Amino acid sequence: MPSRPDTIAALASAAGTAALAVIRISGPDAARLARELFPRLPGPRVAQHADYRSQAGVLVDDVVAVWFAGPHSYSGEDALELSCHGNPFIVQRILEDLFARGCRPAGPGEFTQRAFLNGRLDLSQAEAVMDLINARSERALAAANQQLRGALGRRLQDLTDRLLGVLARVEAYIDFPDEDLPPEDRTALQAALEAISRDTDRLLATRRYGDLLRDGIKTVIVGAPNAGKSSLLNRLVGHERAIVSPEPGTTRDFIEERIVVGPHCLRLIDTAGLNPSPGVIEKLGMEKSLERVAKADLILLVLEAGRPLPALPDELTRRLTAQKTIAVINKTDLVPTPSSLKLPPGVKSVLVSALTGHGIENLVNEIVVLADSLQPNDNEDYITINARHADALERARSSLKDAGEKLASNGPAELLASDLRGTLACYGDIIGKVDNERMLDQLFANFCIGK
Ligand SMILES: Nc1nc2c(ncn2[C@@H]2O[C@H](COP(=O)(O)OP(=O)(O)OP(=O)(O)O)[C@@H](O)[C@H]2O)c(=O)[nH]1
Ligand SMILES: [Mg+2]
Repeated sequence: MPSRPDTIAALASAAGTAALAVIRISGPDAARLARELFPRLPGPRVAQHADYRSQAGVLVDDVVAVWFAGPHSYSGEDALELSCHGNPFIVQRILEDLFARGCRPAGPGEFTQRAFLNGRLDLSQAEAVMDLINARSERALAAANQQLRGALGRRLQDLTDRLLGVLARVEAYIDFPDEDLPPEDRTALQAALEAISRDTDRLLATRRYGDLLRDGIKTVIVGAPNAGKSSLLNRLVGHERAIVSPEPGTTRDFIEERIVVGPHCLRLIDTAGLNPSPGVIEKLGMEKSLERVAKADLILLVLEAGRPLPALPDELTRRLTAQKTIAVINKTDLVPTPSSLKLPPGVKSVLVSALTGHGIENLVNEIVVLADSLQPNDNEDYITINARHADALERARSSLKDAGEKLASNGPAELLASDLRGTLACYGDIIGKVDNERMLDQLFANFCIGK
């Protein structure tokens, strides 16, 4: 028999002083605690203004209490939510009192883990809760909301159903080892498997975009010393984040700042200027700049208006493709109509002045166009997988490939069925038909306490 779970309690809102703080309690003792603390508490999901008194009868705060009867709660268990004044001392007093009354502190993500274990969410939805909490752009929010509402789960259910159809037909032959699959059946099954593989690949292709949504689009500002790279970063960030000076070689290390442009979140990275004949320290800075460029999703190449195209390292020039580069012609307050430069094919240029702000809106629009193009075309519902999903889908791909080969060579139906079952298990891992406790603990360890 499964053991009775503990009743857990934690602060669910951010630590620190605020107008309000929310304390969450979940587990089998929540009903008793609700009665003990607030004898006049109305029915479930009705807010009640009440005094919180400690076990010793001392008034701690006036709170708003809401009682949720399991399974109609976030965790699926009986639960109580208290909004108290947002004073860390009050929160500590209430939590200590709850622990004295038999609760224990919740671990990271434990409320969501219980929601998953009680069947309120599949695993991909549980992960989406963290994505939702961490979303810093409109797109990241849309993707997290879709996943929380089960979009990825539904795609996997569809793949699972189709694969079960194939498996059923293969299994029908296992009982007749002397009979081969008729060629017309084999062709139909092969086509079905190929379609499933293609759709698995399409899901896998959303991995990179998923990383961009979760981490921000790495946008590296590069160019010759003194071109105005740090001034541009400051202009885009909206405050004096990086040191700017008339002396070339001011920025030695890279500086990173997150900004939101349109629906996207960018990780904007300012780098050391690329000097064709650098000093020792400058050279180290330049190496770091090139390392950043190698990992960039977008590149803002800052050039000085009225100056010829500077000599740039081959390593950079190679990466200046039209898909990821914008040439930012800066200092147009000094040279308003600079002669055109011979840029790499297809690379767009935008005239700006980081000093006055002129042209920055245009630049932002161009950044949004390039950032939009990073999203896979057929991904209207913003499905984006994470590293864990990708690992399971890679394994699914590999056993689908084995199954396809066995089908093509008319291999034994048992072995074919076993590959198909292996694939089903990989799809199951994503939505959480998992019995691997360690994996679950690891996954929920990344959550915040109180969620
Ligand atoms: N007139 C004018 N001056 C600018 C503009 N942008 C930057 N500057 C000036 O150019 C100089 C260099 O600016 P920075 O932003 O430090 O240039 P950087 O590219 O970061 O330089 P390094 O870090 O040394 O490679 C400073 O004196 C800035 O005030 C601009 O749009 N117009
Ligand atoms: Mg600089």
